[in-house]
Amino acid sequence: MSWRLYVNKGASSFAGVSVEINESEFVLIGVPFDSTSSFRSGSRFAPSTIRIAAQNLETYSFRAGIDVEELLPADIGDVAVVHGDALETVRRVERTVSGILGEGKIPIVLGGDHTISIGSVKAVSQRISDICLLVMDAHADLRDEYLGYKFSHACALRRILEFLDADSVMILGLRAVSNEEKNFIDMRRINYVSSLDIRRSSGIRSFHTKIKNFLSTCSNVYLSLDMDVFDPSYAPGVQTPEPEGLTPTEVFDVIHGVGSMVTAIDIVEVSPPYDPSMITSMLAAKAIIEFIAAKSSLTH
Ligand SMILES: [Mn+2]
Repeated sequence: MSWRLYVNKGASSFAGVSVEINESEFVLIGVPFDSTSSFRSGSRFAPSTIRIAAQNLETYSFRAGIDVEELLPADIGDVAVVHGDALETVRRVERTVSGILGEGKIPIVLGGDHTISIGSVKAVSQRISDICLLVMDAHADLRDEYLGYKFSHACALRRILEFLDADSVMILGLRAVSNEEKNFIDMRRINYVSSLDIRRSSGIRSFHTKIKNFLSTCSNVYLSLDMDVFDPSYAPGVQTPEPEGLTPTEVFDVIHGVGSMVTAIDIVEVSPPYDPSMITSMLAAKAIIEFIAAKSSLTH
């Protein structure tokens, strides 16, 4: 299969299980790329660390009331990234994710920098109609360029908005923007709920109502989970930590709330060199298990 041209089978697999592509609804792919990281780079190590972390978690979800042990993804390995060449890496991610979708599978993409989402969202937007993008991120990633570069994790959503309507995007847990980004958000009327909104004025119930109203305009969801949406006390091992974030309970409740509509997911920005206790990788692995449970549960 030509789309597998850029896929390298790794030494380990998610949760240590070996599942063939025809045996699961989900296909997991790693993208060990962190060349555009501006601070605590190291997310090139995240796919392999999250795979190992998953091996040490139970697979029963109390939210969904099901065990996902038999539903774990086929882990086909990592995209052969080109360090220092974000554009070519994004192109390879796009081709790989498009191939996974072509097999009728749900891609679970493990970054890597948030830059890699440009490729996977593009593939999904071309293959699946009526798609909304839900980004859980402390940052807006809406700079036109960062340090003279347009393909940067600080510009990921800005590049995505060059092929996706601003109406079909919502950012959750936002709390760190530049003046340029805030002006862009206001000008393009990008939907967002800040972490302060969730904590204070509108509260958690109104938070879920806002997501529900937003999603009433689409039938499919791409969920992009930047691990820095969590509070750094839960997820210290990320490339750019930002105080005052969300709790695991809040994030997993969102994953379960929207899970049945999700046709692709990415989990990005974990930086294992800054995560000596492995708790951030454990949290990322748990998010994947909860996503599989949410998507597979008959109650949704
Ligand atoms: Mn971020």
